[in-house]
Amino acid sequence: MSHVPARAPARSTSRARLRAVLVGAVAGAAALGVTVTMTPSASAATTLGASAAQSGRYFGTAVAAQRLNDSAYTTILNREFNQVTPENEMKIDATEPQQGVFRYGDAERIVQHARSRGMKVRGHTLAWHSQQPEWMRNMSGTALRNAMLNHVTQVARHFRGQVEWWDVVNEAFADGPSGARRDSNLQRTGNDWIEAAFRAADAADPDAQLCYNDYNIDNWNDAKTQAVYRMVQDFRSRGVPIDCVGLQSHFTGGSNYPSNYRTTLSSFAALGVDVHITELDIRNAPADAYRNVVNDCLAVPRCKGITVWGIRDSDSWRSGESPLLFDGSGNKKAAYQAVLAALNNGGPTTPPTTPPTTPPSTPPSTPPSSPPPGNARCTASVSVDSWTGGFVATVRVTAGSTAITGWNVGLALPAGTGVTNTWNAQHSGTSGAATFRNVSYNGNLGAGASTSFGFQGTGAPPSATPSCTAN
Ligand code: G2I
Repeated sequence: MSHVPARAPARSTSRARLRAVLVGAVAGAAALGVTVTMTPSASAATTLGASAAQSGRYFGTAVAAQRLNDSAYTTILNREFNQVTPENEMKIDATEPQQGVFRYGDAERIVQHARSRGMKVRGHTLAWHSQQPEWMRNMSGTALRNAMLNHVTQVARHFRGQVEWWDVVNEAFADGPSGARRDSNLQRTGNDWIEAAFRAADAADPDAQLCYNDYNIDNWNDAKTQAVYRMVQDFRSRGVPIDCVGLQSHFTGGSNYPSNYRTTLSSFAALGVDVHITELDIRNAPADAYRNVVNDCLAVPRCKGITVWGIRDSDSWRSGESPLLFDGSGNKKAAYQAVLAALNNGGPTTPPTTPPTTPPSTPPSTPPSSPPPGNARCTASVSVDSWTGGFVATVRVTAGSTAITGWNVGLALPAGTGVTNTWNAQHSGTSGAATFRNVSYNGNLGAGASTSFGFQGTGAPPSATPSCTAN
């Protein structure tokens, strides 16, 4: 893989900026010695979503499209939850059943149901070793890498603006003491497949929050947890666009709620990513364990919310273990009451343990010797993920000190390189040079603001600095 250093900061979306401001406020309070504590509200909220919202969090559930016809189900869904994850409908076999043929009907039904009621949507999942359609299961090497990146690109682009968080990559690490990657057809395309998927998702939907999601990464002492932690640390240090880690937290069967769960959440958070509890269910739904999970999330400012993996026990993938908050008749269980009370209590919100990183105090001593190529009212930088025979390039366009109303990026291409697929820009050009123009929604950039577009190509990746010309 050739890696041109990514832009810094890794992701400068509007949501990321808002988050930075909020974290800064909490850190500021810490510096002043102020303890930030949630006090129980005078009138406690009576639903899971409303009680989580008191601390700026969500409480969500997995939703299955076919159950939206069941009014007992939708009554609870609409009353209790303010976030939704399609349980199976956005998986690869559902969205691209034949190569190049995309089907979004069931996923869109859930997205529409959720968004029309103000619920946020988590997309699950763009790249995974499981639930692959047969055509993908039979692929390997460069063809599979390209197919995976195309899938990530098409699906993330399709749902652009509708999905708040994407599980970009799901379950890529092995269980047990090895700390190794899980063997899979995707892993065999090269160790960089995960970061390539994140870069493609970032280019396709620059505003979505991009998560790595896995199970059995709840116990801080587990080799698998440590291995995922090291990957996220590495991605952050190299500017791979990752915003969040999802802990599935299926405390059923072989793994139980670990007493160091809070340490795991806060340790990931200290890397500068948000944490989400994405698929919570607990065998026999003990109220204590559910309460502990909620309190642990509330204690970590970057824990943004909790999603349970189904509404009623009868909706669960493990219905025999009765692991959810509602029984098969839709009655609230003891675990529901424990969760609601914990959310209403708010829990202490402890400031982040690591200080915010400070920018370098001295400016670079020498000014750049030559002006950036183009007309200096905008600049462009490119980062590339390449493999033998192909690449995905992500280009960031940044306005200068005045606002611009359109941009043109020029990029020299090595001989024999072709552009096969472009997103968030219009491509034209001849061999040896490519030009990319803004599309309708990303030409206007305020002073200093940026946007990104991407393209996929065959042959060698570009290595020259792109030029930028503003309108
Ligand atoms: O296995 C539990 C979860 C672990 N983390 C990733 C999640 O995506 C996963 O969810 C489960 C769904 O809850 C099941 O509903 O993923 C399973 C498949 O990997 C889902 O099961 C599938 C069955 O295997 C299919 O036979 C069935 O057609 O559900 C499909 C739709 O009901």
